[in-house]
Amino acid sequence: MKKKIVIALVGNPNSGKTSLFNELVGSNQKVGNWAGVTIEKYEGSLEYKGYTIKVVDLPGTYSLTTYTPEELIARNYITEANPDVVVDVIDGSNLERNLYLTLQLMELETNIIVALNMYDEIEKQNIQINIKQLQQILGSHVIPTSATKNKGLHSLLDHVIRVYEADIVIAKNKLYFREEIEESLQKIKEIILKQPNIEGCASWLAIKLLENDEMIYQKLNKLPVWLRIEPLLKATIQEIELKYQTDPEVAITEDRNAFIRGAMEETVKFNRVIKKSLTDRIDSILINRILGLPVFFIIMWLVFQFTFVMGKIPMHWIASSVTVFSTWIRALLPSEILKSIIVDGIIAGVGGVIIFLPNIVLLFIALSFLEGTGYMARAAFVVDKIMHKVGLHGKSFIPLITGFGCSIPAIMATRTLKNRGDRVVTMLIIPFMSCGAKLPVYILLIGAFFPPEMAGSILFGVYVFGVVLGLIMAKILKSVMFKNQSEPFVMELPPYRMPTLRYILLQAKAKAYMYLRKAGSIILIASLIIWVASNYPRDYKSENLINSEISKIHSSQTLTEEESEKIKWLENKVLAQRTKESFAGRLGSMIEPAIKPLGFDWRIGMSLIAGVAGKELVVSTLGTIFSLEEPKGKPFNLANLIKNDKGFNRAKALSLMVFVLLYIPCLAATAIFKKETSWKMTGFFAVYTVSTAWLASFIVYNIANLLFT
Ligand code: BGO
Repeated sequence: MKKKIVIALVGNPNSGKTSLFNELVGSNQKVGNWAGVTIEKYEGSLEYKGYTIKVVDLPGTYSLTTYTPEELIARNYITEANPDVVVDVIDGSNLERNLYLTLQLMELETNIIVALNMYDEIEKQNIQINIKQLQQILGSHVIPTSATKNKGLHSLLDHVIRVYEADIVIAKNKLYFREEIEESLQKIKEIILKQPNIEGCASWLAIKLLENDEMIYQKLNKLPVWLRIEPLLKATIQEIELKYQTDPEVAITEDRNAFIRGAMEETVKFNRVIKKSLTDRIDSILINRILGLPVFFIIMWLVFQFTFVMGKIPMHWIASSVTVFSTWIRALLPSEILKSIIVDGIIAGVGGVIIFLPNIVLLFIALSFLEGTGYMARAAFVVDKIMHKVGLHGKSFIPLITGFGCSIPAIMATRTLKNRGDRVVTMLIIPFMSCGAKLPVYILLIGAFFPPEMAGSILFGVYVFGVVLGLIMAKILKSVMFKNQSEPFVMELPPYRMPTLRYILLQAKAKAYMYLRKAGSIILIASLIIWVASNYPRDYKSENLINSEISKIHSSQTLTEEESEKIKWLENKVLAQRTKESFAGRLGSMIEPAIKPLGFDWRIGMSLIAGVAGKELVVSTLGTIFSLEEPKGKPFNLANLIKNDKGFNRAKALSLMVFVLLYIPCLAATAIFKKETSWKMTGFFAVYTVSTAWLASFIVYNIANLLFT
């Protein structure tokens, strides 16, 4: 008995389907009508290498929606008759337009083979297509054919047999839609998969529901499970409308087109002049092989200039208000201890963090703007080549750039990476992409030790340092721990558009709210704990002795200059002794030997320990400790205190910035890392980030010492 294979030819009108069909089956064909419509149905068969291959020529269609009878016939045949292999015939000289249908076939997760037809035309027009790469991007075999010249047909049939026999498999690729759609698709898919009475590819059904497909809607809305699906659909429609001012159907189409644009850029070279759209013209600069990278760096540098320069004015207002407020509170409160808790503990801790709110908001405004315009996707495309050099690809860039905002969504965004090695390596280097919470530390230290005209560039430098080190680590990790091959991905290129002000402000508002909530909760509590830890236990006996000495000097009628100096010295002695003897002081002193080579004393050590809970705590802890050391009555300004402190200088400031940039991210991000990986990997994560931070700070500190002293 000969084995029988059923193949369906599907493709755009004029892609050469009929020609291919005729070449394959010759006269052995019959014409009928598709049930219920007057559209002709062509079927035929051929014998090849011991197989009987039945070929069904489906009507030409551009899409698998249900707007035309041709689309409906093609789609129903593929989903209901389940042919063994679907041959997608595409006009290679019109690749971009034809790929839209190919993507929809990929979504159906059937066995497809792409017949890259009109190959003679491709050669004639000198269009160069990297077939191997296209094959990997589409996750299906791509066979060049020329139907009218009877070329490539044997190869096509050979592949049909091999796919049928599951002799060769290419990892099926998937188009990833934007995050909100992917999340919704995943949830709907999970619900559908649990229903034994629903037939068909669950993820395709989910896509169709989001595309508002009338037929699929009719099929599912009668079932009880609809009660669970409907709220999900409504929520996604709302979310997409709010964020992108469009509906999921349009968003899905845009994402498919973005994928195709990316695939074209990566696989096709035209040697003829083609009419360029505005997007093409902008792209010719932004993703240009030579200009792309410098333009990317200039744009990023501008982002940091914007964050620093524009942020300075409101930051100054908030800082002055905090100072005025703390002076006022100090004068108002009766007891010394209450004054200290509120002013040195709460205001110094929480206020020290709140003053950086404008910078955080501005950074997010800039990043949301770039994302909304479609530039971020271009940036990913531009860095793709560099990423390949370190064993990753441009797809990792989006999680990495998200890391500039916050490591938590960044770690979660790595889910779009299919390959485990790529995913883990990307997660491991995310902490080096400096998150928003570290910004206050840099701004404080840069403001205190570097002139204003250098500030933006130093800030940019810190970020670049993190990125470069991240890439080096990726290369090392990839070649030591994950030697396997990366899988191909398409860098989607969505159309350029002007994001609405509403969208940008909504994003910024959400981030500002999150930051303030953190300041009002975890930072407030931590500031109080640090205040207690830096004040107790006290050596009351010795403090009383010094205090009585101060009172004695005060009792003389007029104070000489020498006596005033002595009082100041004695006051400082009490404060310094108190903090040093406190729990915080002792813990800081305990780790001091380990961090001394980096230029850090116990106060920095203490703030770095606190920073594990959240990086803003580095600043608030320094605020609390320095404020306690400061003789009472002076208005509080942390930048000035640090600047005038003997334990600080430029080299130490740089070393501290590098350490904060690289050492273990906050507890919440580490917990998410654990959730996505394992305890073992999380242990490695902690050790490797802290050791990298130590080593890098050590090197930076010593070089800076040579340069600045
Ligand atoms: C006309 N190479 C080239 N160069 N042309 C091809 C190939 C190929 O590999 N395959 C198909 N064609 P259909 P659908 C035509 O009819 O099979 C040509 O809709 C013409 N007709 O010859 O019909 C094919 O079934 C007058 O061209 O496609 C046909 O998918 C002048 O592509 C066209 C020039 O093929 C569409 C061409 C009166």
